[in-house]
Amino acid sequence: MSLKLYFHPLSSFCQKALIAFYENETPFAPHIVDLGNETSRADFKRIWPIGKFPVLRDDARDRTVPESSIIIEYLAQHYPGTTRLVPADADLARQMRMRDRFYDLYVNVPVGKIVTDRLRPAGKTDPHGVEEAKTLLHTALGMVDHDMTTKTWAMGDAFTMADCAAAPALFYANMVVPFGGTHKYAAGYLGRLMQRPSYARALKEAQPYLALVPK
Ligand SMILES: N[C@@H](CCC(=O)N[C@@H](CS)C(=O)NCC(=O)O)C(=O)O
Repeated sequence: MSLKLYFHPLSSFCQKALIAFYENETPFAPHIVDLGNETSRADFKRIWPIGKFPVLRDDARDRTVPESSIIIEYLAQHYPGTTRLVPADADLARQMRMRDRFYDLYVNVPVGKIVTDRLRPAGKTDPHGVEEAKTLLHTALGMVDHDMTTKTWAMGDAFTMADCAAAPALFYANMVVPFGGTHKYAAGYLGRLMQRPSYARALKEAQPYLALVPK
């Protein structure tokens, strides 16, 4: 098997990549990185010194591919399947990438800021940064709610990389700031994402670790 994925099942950006693998049943060797373990972290940083996962290693092409979106683009290019995660049409692909960036930068990143602040040592927290993250997340969720009024998936009828980005971002956003009562279209979209077999599988694999998410 030429593909090896360095990841952790709890990580939102790793779940994003896993959805892409599971959508097309692309075979890969899973390698769970335990960032709490010095050896595991040091080994991983030798592969990608930035130390953030997911990272894909493709021995057949001798390529190391970091960044969730780039991994999905790589799979779409070299290991395509029945779910076309990147639209063939260039205009649609650009619109899809915009939504992918939106979910990463304006939903996933602020949720990460809110959650990781809870893990900081006493006296090292960043209340102002957390407030800014909550404001950004609130704005983004309002935009998602409006955008999803009439659509099934982020690009309409076709499931794409933007939905891979949206699923874990919205799942964790809903854990941090439950939005079922305030954003019904965003909540309906999250419900569809959680029922999608690819994300349902990633979520099931994350289940044993979910208690580690700080409240
Ligand atoms: N832009 C990156 C973000 C990856 C990222 O932030 N991953 C987090 C987990 S969700 C991580 O590795 N955190 C560990 C750390 O920062 O030490 C991507 O899309 O893959």
